[in-house]
Amino acid sequence: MIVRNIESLRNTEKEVKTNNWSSTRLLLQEDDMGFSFHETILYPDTETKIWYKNHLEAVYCIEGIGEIEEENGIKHNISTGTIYALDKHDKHTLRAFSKMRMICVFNPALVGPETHDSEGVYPLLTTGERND
Ligand code: 9YT
Repeated sequence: MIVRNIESLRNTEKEVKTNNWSSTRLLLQEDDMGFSFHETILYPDTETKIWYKNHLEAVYCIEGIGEIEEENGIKHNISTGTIYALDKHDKHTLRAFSKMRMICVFNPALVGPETHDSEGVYPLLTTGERND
């Protein structure tokens, strides 16, 4: 059994910070669960273009308001209780209108240090690799 508290992961290599968001990775590939599990904080008044072409991601909002825009221009409001699932590796733009707290699950699991490339993509890393 794995039991850990997010506070023990803050300011470690398991907390990845960018200009628009920070992501604390509570479960990673090394935990052998078949997925990774993160808490992502989106900073207010940010816009992030994302394309997880190598991963499936589900995102559950537990705080804040924002929107997700599909590649075809369709927009969906996001507020506490909203889940979205990128089941088609959908390219999207995420806008945070306030601080947002999101629970994110990735399949395949992230290794740990992944951060977006210029297209908003995470590479498929193996243990020990980095892309920053
Ligand atoms: C919602 C979203 O995809 N934000 C980018 C960070 C990502 N969720 C992560 O690595 O936790």
